[in-house]
Amino acid sequence: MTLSRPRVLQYGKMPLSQLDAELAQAYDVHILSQQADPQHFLAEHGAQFEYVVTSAAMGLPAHVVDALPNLKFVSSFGVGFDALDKDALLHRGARVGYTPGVLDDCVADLAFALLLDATRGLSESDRFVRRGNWSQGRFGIRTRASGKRLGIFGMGRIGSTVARRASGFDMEVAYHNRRPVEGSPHQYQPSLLELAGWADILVITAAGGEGTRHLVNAEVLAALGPQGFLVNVARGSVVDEAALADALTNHRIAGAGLDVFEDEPRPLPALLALDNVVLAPHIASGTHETRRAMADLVLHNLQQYITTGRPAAEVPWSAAQ
Ligand code: 8YV
Repeated sequence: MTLSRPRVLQYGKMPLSQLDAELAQAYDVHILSQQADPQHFLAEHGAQFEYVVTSAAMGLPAHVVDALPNLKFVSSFGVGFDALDKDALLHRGARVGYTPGVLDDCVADLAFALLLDATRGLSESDRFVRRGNWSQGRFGIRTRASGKRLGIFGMGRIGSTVARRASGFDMEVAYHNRRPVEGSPHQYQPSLLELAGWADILVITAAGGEGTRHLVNAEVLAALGPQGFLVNVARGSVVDEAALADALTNHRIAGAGLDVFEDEPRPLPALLALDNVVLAPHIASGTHETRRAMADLVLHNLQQYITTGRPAAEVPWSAAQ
């Protein structure tokens, strides 16, 4: 243990193993998930930590924040911060850095991959070839993606990157957000229900958390309709997954492409049996380039906070403190 290096509590292994090594090189890192008894470790050593590193997937629960009376800063790997306990962190007065901006392209790329796969039946056609079904007959015809109406729920950085991709597919774009985005060239739909009614394909890029929980429900899916497709690269919590499985099973929507689920890594079993849904294991930001950029920002935020008291990128409610 090198005493001169700042002590950091790492909540668990990071989504890029190089980052684990880089953190351990620069800081006196203690990984909570690797302690024999994490609760006991927190009770005994919690007061020694001013800095925590975690990820959007792992988050930071209130019981951990409560066990860190001197916590000052959390550097989180990811753009979503719905799994970090806001109330506990605000109560503690701890600031939170995250990694916006660097993953927009890869998340938008995956939204389009899922969109094309769901409409054209690409994953299903792969299964068809591998199973040897081709020699027995043709694969059915599917839905054209280009030229369709694309509804975007959540016109933030990722949503507008998806909209840019859509122009290459000659799509008409409309969106719904809490409020219209100033200067957006796209049509604003005043409600999610109206957006779903208008769209052929609805892409979710809205933030997760209580404010958006289950907003995509049976009614919204009914408005999307039997020819409509749903793509979710945001958070599973935005969609009522049971209602979605029901709509897919009963062909009340045509298909879906999902990278996120309500209870990861356990998609509803009903979804696994369906051919009209493409399932990805939360991989939207999972490229060498983007995960590297996210790791750099995790390191930069931590170093900036320690040296200047201000991270490079800070979650909005934390920055407002
Ligand atoms: C992360 C994500 O890769 O950034 C986010 O919010 O959901 C993903 O990009 C994943 O959560 C790992 O932390």
